[in-house]
Amino acid sequence: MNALGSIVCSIAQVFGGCHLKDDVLPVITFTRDMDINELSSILIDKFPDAPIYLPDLNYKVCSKEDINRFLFWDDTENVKYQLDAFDCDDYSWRLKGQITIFPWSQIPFFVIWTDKHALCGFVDDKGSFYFVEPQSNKIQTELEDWQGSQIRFIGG
Ligand SMILES: [Ca+2]
Repeated sequence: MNALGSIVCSIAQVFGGCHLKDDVLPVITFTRDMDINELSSILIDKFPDAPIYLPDLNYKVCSKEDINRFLFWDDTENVKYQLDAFDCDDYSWRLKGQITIFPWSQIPFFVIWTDKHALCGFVDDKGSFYFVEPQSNKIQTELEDWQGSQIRFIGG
């Protein structure tokens, strides 16, 4: 945010109109490395029939709590929903883009398409996979009914 934006936001805050998040990217703590073999076996165990696309040979992983802190910092969930123009696929790619800032870009964080929906997901330092619903920041272990049941695409 530039100086003028900051002043405008400060004035707007007096009237309760500006939700100002911290400008500074949250610090990430990498607890270990994870190579493509380990990562793909975690994903294949969880989604044996899904097409999985992993672009990198080596990743770094962090705790689920670090991902939670990023989601709290990021404002993707506040973008107004518009059918086609800014809907589930756009929320997913935006969140993927937001987290693709070095050094966060090194974590295994995915865009996922199902038969009904698009959302995100990640693997944490314990080797657990989680979905992330980018419209609400909800972290979940399984898809909910409205999010579909079949994975059609996982892209890293
Ligand atoms: Ca769209």
